[in-house]
Amino acid sequence: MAETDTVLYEARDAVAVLTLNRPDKLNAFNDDLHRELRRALDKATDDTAIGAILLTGAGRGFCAGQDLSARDPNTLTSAVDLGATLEKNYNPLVQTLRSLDKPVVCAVNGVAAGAGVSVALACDIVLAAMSARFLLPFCKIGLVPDAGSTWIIPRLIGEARAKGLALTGEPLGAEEAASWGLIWRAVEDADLMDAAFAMAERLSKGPTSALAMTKQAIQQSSDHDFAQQLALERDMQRKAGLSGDYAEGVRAFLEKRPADFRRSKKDA
Ligand code: LHQ
Repeated sequence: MAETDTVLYEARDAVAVLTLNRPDKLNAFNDDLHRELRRALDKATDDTAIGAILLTGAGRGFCAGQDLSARDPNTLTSAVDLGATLEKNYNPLVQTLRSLDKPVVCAVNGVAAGAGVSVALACDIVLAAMSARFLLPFCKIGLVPDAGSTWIIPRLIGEARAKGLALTGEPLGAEEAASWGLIWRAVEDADLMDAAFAMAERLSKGPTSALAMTKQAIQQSSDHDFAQQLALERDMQRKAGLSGDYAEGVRAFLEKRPADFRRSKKDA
């Protein structure tokens, strides 16, 4: 395992496992963590042997959002521009996760709070341990939800539930999060990493380009009318239909065997 300080990077088969690694702070973000996560995501993106990314946290938490210990008003000599922090770090991070052309699985191993929720929900498939909770505690510190959470959360669970979470800061358990449609699935704590890795491994063996277009099509749908979405699907399908993965998929179906998309990539 190649170890950096605040993010661990491990290539396991075709899956890059990225672990936020500030467990004493429940993996709260500081500048180092942002920088190393950016670097790790770039590395996984550039490595053609990697087909999927799995993001998780070390210790008992997934991510407690922004590290507030460096923001103590008693010791700060001048106000910090939080908009600039978002612009520099969080906004590019969630944009990267959503635009990445490899699937990103998130294993929420414990509490996700504040921007930690945004980071988890910017991933494509989110699994959470039964004991994990999601909270938007911004209202407790006089801030507004950020890093895309006011965009994505109402789209996933509707305005009533989004407002309930954001205006109260109350924790939402993993099972309820799954039943509300905030995440894909809640699994037993002991099974989380195996289940998340199995999901990432499965996706890593999939038709990468088709999966990337599928993710984009679904993400763009809420900004499109029906006709625009039909046009987008047509264009994407045109491209997919010319791919080696499609040829392999159809061949495998006709030969009554599982498709081997790694083979079609080698042939490409
Ligand atoms: C922490 C943190 C933390 C430092 C736990 N920082 N140490 C973006 C852009 C710019 C600026 C502002 O914000 C944003 C977005 C944001 O994310 S703002 C929201 C920031 N996050 C929070 O407000 C969450 C603060 N944390 C909590 O409310 C609790 O820690 C939760 C509910 C997450 C977990 O509670 P517990 O399970 O009871 O754990 P704990 O509170 O005992 O925390 C364990 C340790 O982690 C503790 O340190 P200690 O030395 O006492 O053991 C905490 O101080 C530390 N920690 N979150 N965000």
